[in-house]
Amino acid sequence: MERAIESLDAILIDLPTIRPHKLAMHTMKGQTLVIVRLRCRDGIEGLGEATTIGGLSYGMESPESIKQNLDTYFAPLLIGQDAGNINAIMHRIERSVRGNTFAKSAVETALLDAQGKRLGIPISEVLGGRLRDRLSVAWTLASGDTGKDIEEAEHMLEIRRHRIFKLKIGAGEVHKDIAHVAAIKRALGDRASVRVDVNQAWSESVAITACKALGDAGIDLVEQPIPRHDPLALARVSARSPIPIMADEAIESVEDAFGLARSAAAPIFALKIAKNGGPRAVLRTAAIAQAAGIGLYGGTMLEGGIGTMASAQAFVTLPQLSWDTELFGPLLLTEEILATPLIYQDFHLEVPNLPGLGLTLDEERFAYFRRDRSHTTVSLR
Ligand code: MUC
Ligand code: MG
Repeated sequence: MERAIESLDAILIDLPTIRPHKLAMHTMKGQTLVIVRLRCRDGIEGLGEATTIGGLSYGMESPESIKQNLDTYFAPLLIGQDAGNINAIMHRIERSVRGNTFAKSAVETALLDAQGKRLGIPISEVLGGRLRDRLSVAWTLASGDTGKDIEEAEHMLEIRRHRIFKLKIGAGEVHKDIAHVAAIKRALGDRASVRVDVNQAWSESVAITACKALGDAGIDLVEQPIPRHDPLALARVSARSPIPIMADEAIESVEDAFGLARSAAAPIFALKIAKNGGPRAVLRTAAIAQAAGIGLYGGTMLEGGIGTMASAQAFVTLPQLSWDTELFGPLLLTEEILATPLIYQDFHLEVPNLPGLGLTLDEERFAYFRRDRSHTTVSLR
């Protein structure tokens, strides 16, 4: 069979970040990308990415466990199968693998990339077609220092890269976090939308009081203020908050999204391909949200260019994305493994109309940054 899958490789790539990125549960000093290379008998290669944040501190899969599971359990299910039948392959995986949505997302992306290349169309077209060619992108201010964050935001506004800012809070005392957020909003005024991500750090009672204070400070949105596991508690916070609440960690599958919609837990959902099992899977969560009148936001797990473009290719097919996106992952990294980096300009990420993901690896740099590298020279850009 021409389109049979010949091999699946999962490679860990360690890259530095431009500065420490401070989240409630973890401070990132680098990022590990898990890159999937799926090769088919017709000579086509599909690329995918299964990147998470902070080892096991954010999600239930670590980069190392994702690689191990791809090597041990996914590869034997894939080899010899028809890469052109994505429904059949994902169904086959679904029958044998519980959870592991990050690994599923990388495989689904690689299959879509291969299919797009084979047909000469972008992934957005494999998914039914796009409604736009670019996406507005938020930036996360997470240096841990109010003055530095304001400087960073001013710079982003000046170079016209971002005008939506997400502030990572929840690690410190609540009143200090609120003062930090209010100072940033005061400095930026109407020039920017300011939102916060608490990454599950508050209790329900703290969240109710804090959301009122954040509303008074002019904040537009509060992301995942309380732990992920209680949709009814999130619904109570949503009902009492003057500003909209967004579910992020609460969605670890399409089924989670359905449960949250049923409980009226939050008026906005963060869409992440890694949390749902791929670009097609995330569109199922989007459909649930749309049917329930829930607003959408294009989220990230701070992937590099491959995972970011895979997300973008899915998001451009959506009729509405009222809260825009945060697809800035590659901009947090100091190094690039793609031959041509993604294009960010005029507050947007461009989503090119090229076959598949439209991306090519820089093989020399890819070899240099892989954790198991065998040689150590590279020309720095
Ligand atoms: C998260 O919780 O949303 C997305 C942007 C960012 O800075 O962190 C991630 C994870
Ligand atoms: Mg979040």
